[in-house]
Amino acid sequence: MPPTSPFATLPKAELHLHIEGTLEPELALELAHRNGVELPFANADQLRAAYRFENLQSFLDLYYALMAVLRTESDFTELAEAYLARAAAQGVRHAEIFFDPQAHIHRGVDLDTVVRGLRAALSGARERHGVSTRLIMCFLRDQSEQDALAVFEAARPWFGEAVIGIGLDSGEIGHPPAKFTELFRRAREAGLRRVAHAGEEGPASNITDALDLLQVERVDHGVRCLEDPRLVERLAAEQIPLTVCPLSNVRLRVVDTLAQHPLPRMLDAGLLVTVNSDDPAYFGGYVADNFHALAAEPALDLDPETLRLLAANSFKASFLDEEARSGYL
Ligand code: ES4
Ligand code: ZN
Repeated sequence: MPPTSPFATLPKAELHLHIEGTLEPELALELAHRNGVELPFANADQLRAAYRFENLQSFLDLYYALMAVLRTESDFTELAEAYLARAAAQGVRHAEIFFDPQAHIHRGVDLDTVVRGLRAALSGARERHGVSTRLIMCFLRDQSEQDALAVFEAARPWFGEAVIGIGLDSGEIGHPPAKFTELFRRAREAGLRRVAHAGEEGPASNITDALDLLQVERVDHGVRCLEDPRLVERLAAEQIPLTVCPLSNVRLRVVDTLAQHPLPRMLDAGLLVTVNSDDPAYFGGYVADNFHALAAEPALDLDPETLRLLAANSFKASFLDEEARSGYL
């Protein structure tokens, strides 16, 4: 995206952003050095060259491996601070940020280190960057529900104030929503907001099941909903937001090319679509870069008004209360 791009200043909310996916190669190498973690990459260019993915799993393998450099509270603060500065420069006014507690706990970094570190950056984000923030704790669907429940219980002290919701991410194939009904029941009971990745690599039925079995309020990705016309009707009628991530879909080969991205068809079907960056350090762009790429692809035929609508949708689809939301629109 050129620095003069109109999308850099278009106000938007980012609703699908994994904070671990904002780890840029330069920061990864710096943290590796500081923490004495050995990485099989000598420099940032070598690391960037590894960012060629066959599918979701080949990305996740690198994503989890690189997390090894995140060890201390201040590592997480630096990571989030770097994201917030970039987000502000991309026109982000509000960010509902995912993090993966299990991916850290499983390698010996405790939950409080992660949340305290992230919070240190987020607490001043409004003043320093003009970005309001929330945290959404994601659970790894390729791990057991029992493991998720133990982490959920350990996180209770953070609920409400720091952590406003839960999500479901990681490898979708073979790990359907039905595996996590108890987790989402407890989240509902605790008054937490609920989202889940569904219909990214997995079938449209995962979207239906996330709605029916997990009672999610928003669907992450959801691009495969178009394979089920009845589901599309329901998503449109109920105006369930979908957090679409175009550059992610191209890099992870969910779609062959950006020109073939289903976003215009989703809009035509009356769906509440938003544009997001997912793991921007890995997928070649932050959220304004995603807007810019969409606008620059003639085959998608998105006019300026539609791009403004997509940005307005992001506030509508957020978990901000009515009053806060109207302040952004
Ligand atoms: C993810 Cl793109 C994507 N899909 C599923 N899980 C994820 N975790 C981080 N990025
Ligand atoms: Zn994601």
